[in-house]
Amino acid sequence: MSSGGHGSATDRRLNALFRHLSSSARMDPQQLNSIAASPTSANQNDSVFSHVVRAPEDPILGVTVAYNKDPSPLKLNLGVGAYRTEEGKPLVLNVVRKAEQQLVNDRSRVKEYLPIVGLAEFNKLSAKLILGADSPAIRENRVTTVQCLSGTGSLRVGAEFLARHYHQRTIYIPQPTWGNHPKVFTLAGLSVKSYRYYDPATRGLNFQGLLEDLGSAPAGAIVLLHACAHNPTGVDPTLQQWERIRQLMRSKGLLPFFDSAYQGFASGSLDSDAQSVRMFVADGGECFIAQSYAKNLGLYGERVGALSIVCKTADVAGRVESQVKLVIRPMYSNPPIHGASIVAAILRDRDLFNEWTFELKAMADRIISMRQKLFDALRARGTPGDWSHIIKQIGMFTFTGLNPQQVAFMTKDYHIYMTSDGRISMAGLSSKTVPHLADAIHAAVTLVS
Ligand code: PGU
Repeated sequence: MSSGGHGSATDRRLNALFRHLSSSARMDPQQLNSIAASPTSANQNDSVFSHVVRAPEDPILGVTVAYNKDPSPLKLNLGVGAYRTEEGKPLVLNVVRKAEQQLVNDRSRVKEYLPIVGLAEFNKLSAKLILGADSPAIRENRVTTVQCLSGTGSLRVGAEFLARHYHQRTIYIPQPTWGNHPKVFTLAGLSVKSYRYYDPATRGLNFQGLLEDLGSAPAGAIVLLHACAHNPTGVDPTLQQWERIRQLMRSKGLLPFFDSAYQGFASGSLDSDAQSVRMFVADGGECFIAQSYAKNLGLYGERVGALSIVCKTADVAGRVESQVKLVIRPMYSNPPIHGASIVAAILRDRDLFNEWTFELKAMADRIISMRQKLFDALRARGTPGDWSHIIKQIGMFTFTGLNPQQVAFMTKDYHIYMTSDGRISMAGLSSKTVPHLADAIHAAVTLVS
């Protein structure tokens, strides 16, 4: 604004506008328009935001942005981890449609605010789903569960609570991990370090490196663990390895923070995929668990998830919950009602629950069949390299080993979109598109180094 005192034309116009806004005096609309559209009102260079630089697109969600801009009929989006049918279409589970119909038909349902911690029944059933129906921790009332905005929101709320109330502010995350993890934890106020996880040479777990790094972490440090179907590598510890990790972590007082975004997607069984978490809860120790229903119920955009904090006693759990509420209230006040109501309707009803497990298994099986098809297609082409990791890896993704140059080549010449670390979402593939992908990989590894 001009600093030339009260006399300038700009000041007179702004003063008139200010007087109008701050008094009940009536100004005719024409007069108001001429003030607002004044040529001396800020031009582009005067913006108080003119210093703002354009941020890069998100490394995962930005892949979809680029994909959407590509007019090629051949284009294939293997970036985001979102399930597609054999026809390449997003899937709304039948069981979700049924639950939604029930909700719509129930005229007694209202749209009132939920409590800060969300829908009580949803919270109870979510804890049961991840910890097991017979979990002693639930029976002893020492688990607090709060509904959050999907997996990301659950991680963020848990991390903010830890930054405020836990004595150790360092969290160890696997190398590599989901790209959003470091940002979520840093912004919550934790300091992020990594532990060795993946060995590119064997395309498997670097178990020795993992044990060494966690072994030298400071006592009490927080450790992020992917409950199953590790993203992006598709490499999970065996049950024996989990047991070693548990012993080491408990002996050093490290605090486990499980990210469970793929329960049911690794093996097709909800219980098998929860074994790592249940092992840590069975020993009576404390832990955090962030659950997402984005993938296993296909509720991506509904943003349904839960944060469970397993404590030593019911008394501590109650006090912890009271503080988690203070994290949530100024952040988004309380969570949305629709998605959580869908989940509660499915989890509470035996028939709907059973139907869900069938649909979930069908999704997991389709992904596994895509692994075999892609592996066979590369073998048939004689593509150089050992591609057996495609069938060994678990969950939604294959960590191909393709480098960023090869990925860029595949995008440019074959219109195949994937993250630059070489991760492909197997759920985005279909029998029809496997040959195109295999051709692209073959060309990339033979032409681009
Ligand atoms: N944790 C892990 C390990 C994930 O892979 C994801 C989603 C989340 C948490 C968060 O999921 P919510 O949608 O908040 O429940 N990762 C997918 C989806 C795209 C994204 O990056 O958010 C992915 O493609 O990696």
